Amino acid sequence: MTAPRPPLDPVRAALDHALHALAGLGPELAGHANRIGTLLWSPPRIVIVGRLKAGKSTLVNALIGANVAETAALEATNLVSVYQEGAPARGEAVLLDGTRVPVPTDRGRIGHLPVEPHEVAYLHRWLPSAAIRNYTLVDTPGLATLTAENETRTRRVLIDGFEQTRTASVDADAAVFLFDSAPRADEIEFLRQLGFTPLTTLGVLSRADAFGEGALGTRNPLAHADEHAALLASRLVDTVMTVVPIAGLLAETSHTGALTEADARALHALSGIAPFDLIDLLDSEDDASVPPQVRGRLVDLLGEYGTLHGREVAAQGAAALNEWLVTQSCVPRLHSILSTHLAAFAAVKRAHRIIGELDRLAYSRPERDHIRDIVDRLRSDPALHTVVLFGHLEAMLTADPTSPVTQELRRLVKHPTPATKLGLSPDADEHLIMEAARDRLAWVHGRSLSTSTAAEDAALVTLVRTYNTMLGHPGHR
Ligand SMILES: Nc1nc2c(ncn2[C@@H]2O[C@H](COP(=O)(O)OP(=O)(O)OP(=O)(O)O)[C@@H](O)[C@H]2O)c(=O)[nH]1
Ligand SMILES: [Mg+2]
Repeated sequence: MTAPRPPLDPVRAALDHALHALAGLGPELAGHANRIGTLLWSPPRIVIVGRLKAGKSTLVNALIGANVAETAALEATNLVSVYQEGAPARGEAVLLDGTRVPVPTDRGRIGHLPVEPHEVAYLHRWLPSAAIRNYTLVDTPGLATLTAENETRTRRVLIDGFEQTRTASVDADAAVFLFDSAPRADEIEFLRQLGFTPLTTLGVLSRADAFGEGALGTRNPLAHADEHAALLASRLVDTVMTVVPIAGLLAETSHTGALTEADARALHALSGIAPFDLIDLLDSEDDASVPPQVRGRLVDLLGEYGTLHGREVAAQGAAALNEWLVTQSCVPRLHSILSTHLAAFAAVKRAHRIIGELDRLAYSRPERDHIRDIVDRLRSDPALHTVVLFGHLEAMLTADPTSPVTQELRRLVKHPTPATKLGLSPDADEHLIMEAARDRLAWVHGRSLSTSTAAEDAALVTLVRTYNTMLGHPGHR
């Protein structure tokens, strides 16, 4: 049974129409149309990448709302895992040659692997969780020179053409990039190789509850992390859309229902102990009113910050404590960015990939003229104009990221209305919009006289169409 389809937006409608036209060209092409249709109808895939132990799997558990990914101080995630909504809960290992082997699962966790880990490209998991209805999440082994083998696994399935064929690629549409301090140059280079634009990459400053001097510092670590995230966002403007601070551990605890009334009572029983004494007590095996193993559980669930600062609210019980953890974790903000901006740009990227698939067919199939007609119609459809601009943006980010044309494309793709696309305020009047569009058109014509790359040449042809359309010059579209 197929899942109910989301309402048809104009981009999907146009692509769906094109796929029907493709299917009409014969049974073999109908097979291709079906394959490409799966791309069109499945939710975007968001990959979580970052340094070893940055807190990736913890965040994945928090977003899914269940403890499904291993997280540990010592144990590293060593296989790429795709988490997709679906019932019943089950798992498959996708091998390097594309074959799939069922993998037993036990209460959400992967059981014994029936194959050698080195044969596995990634694990594909289905979970009946509405939290991942709108996007599929991909957890990856951390990037670090220490574990070259794990890093190779991440690169192999994410980077098109890295060692493997496309069969074993997870085809991610957007990335959440985790770092717990400033990202290293090699991490930024890795992201660049993944081919994501800043519009499809969200930065996360993880472990915000332990940021700076941590729980005992003079500054509140969450407020400090928030400030630092804003600084990083401006520094990484060519890499990420923005940076949000996240306390994944607090989110994991609050979103997976791990907290009990007994935990809240034990936490509240620690009230009245001075902060430094409390941290000493948490580190010790001393017997006290709250026994060591219970203290250990509290630290595992709440970290030092949560244990120290959650004691007062714990007096109101587990539900109030849980609510407090949700707010402190900042995950609601992440949720909203994921399901709005990131999902929207991921959908644009996906649409662009579908056009790419059709282009490839036009090269390889004898029906090339018919397929070319279908693709040309798509490219000139106003509903797909942002998708076309996005394709130019991707090409320009590779060819000449610092060109003003790249900036121009980024602004046009990012903003929703003619006024904001032109860099004007959202309430700019028609007259201002027309004037700005004329200016931009003149600039594009001027720029066309001295272009430096083929990618820029192609982009400028589209930009002429963009601004002529805004100006209502139908003959020039
Ligand atoms: N205090 C605190 N600890 C965290 C946070 N997120 C994760 N941790 C802890 O950091 C350790 C590593 O977390 P993981 O989620 O396994 O990290 P990872 O990035 O998946 O690690 P690899 O898969 O090995 O690269 C665990 O002990 C987590 O409990 C956080 O927001 N705050
Ligand atoms: Mg992990």
